[in-house]
Amino acid sequence: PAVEFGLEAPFEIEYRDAVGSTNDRARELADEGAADVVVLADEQTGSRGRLDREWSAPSGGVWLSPVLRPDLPPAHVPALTLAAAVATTDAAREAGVEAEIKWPNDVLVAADGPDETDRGGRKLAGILTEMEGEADRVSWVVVGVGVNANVAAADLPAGATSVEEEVGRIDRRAFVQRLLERFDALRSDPEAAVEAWRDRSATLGQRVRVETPKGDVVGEAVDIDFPGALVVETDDGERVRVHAGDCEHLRP
Ligand code: BT5
Repeated sequence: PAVEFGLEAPFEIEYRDAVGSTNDRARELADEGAADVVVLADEQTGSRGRLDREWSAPSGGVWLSPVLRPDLPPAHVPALTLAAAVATTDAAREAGVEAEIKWPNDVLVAADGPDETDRGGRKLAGILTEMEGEADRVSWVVVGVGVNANVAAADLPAGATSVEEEVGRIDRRAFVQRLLERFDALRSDPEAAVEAWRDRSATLGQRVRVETPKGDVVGEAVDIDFPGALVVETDDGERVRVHAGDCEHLRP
């Protein structure tokens, strides 16, 4: 059962010690008509990344999924994912971690060396947004945020890091409070979310390869466009807007 988490958050919190996936629980609540509720767990036993990839969520993390009912067309929902990435980055920075965002939604700790493993930085957090709705208006959106907070790197996959690993253990209540307050401020202002994302980007200015359903796009990441498309300038000077895909930072 959910217990009191003791937060002054701008959302109602349903806290659980362990859950399969906070996104799955949030979707259940969404189907029951909930809004502005955040499912928060210490541990997840069946959490998911994008494209049905596995997500490791051991005890000590910040695993949370807000249920939202925004007055938005589905095409604008990517801005909510960017808002969550910005909120996570700001909460991590406040905790002393030099976080930045890899398009579209990976929060990384800045790369700090020529080592291959530092290529693109170590992953601190990821976001999985799911939604349901009509063509012109969403019914609900769940923005699942997973942050490796008080977790040992040994309990995470290769290439991952945690707040604990970078700066030591933190007060997770304060971290969640900060993250949700920031997210709350940005969710009603998608344009501001895109601006804030631009300021925290690890991707802009980099040479990238983006794997998309229509094939790879290689070139320089030159901008992000509302509501979250990456603008890539390819080697023949063409500007391509990429809406979704996996992005790899390439060394020049
Ligand atoms: C993501 O997927 O980065 C989205 C992760 C979303 C997780 C949250 S936790 C709360 C909510 N409930 C859920 O069930 N999910 C959300 P993607 O970009 O596809 O990255 C997945 C890849 O990251 C995996 O294939 C691994 O390589 C790597 N990975 C898995 N667990 C990780 C972790 N804890 N930290 C860093 N990297 C991880």
